[in-house]
Amino acid sequence: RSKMPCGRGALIVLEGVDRAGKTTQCKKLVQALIESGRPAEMMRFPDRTTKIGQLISAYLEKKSNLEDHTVHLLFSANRWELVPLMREKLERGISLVVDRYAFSGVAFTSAKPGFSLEWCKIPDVGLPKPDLVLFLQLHPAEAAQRGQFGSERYETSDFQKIVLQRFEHLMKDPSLNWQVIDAARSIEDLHAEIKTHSETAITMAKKQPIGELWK
Ligand code: ADP
Ligand code: 2DT
Repeated sequence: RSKMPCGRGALIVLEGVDRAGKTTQCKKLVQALIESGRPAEMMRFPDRTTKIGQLISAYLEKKSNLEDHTVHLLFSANRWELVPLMREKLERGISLVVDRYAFSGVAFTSAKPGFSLEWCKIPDVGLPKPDLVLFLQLHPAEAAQRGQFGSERYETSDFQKIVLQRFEHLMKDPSLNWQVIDAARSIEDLHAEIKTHSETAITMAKKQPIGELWK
């Protein structure tokens, strides 16, 4: 029996600034895909449930301090440790809807002084390449209306402004299928646009092998 009766699943990543609606949209997308007969599962990075994820979680909660290069490599290792599982699911025809991926990894670390975008990308080179990267674009002032910043590390408006600039740089890469979504609209409007892009990506992915990120 073939591993891929109807072709592989698609790797769909949602990125965007804090409170842009990534988690809300990931959940709605998975539900809608399943309801339309397309197998799908949600994942998120960092995945705080693994041993590496617990180190990252303590760092984000400011319960521990980690050297900046070290934590960057831990975020990358947290993706790599899940690659075998991701490949297995994709090959079984399950599409993966992922809340943050290597783009957050690069955008956040390269927002720190002394970190180049190029250095930050290297540990993630060769990860499964997303078939679609949805960037939920929201002005910082509008994000602020959706609630206060939390108390985790990186949750300050000055830092997030630099993060947004780094995302904008990453989005210029034509080797990736970036789609910028205006996240200031209603949850349902956003969902409809995201679902359309995702269905196209799922159809396209069936016919081609999983790519390698930034390679
Ligand atoms: P993220 O995962 O990007 O940080 P969330 O999905 O957790 O964002 O949403 C952040 C907050 O904004 C939540 O309170 C959520 O209910 C609300 N929200 C999400 N999408 C919208 C939207 N399109 N319009 C208004 N509020 C939204
Ligand atoms: P949330 O769990 O609220 O999404 O916050 N981050 C994330 C990094 O610095 N590097 C990474 O590789 C990833 C995936 C973004 C997680 C915080 O961790 C940041 C916000």
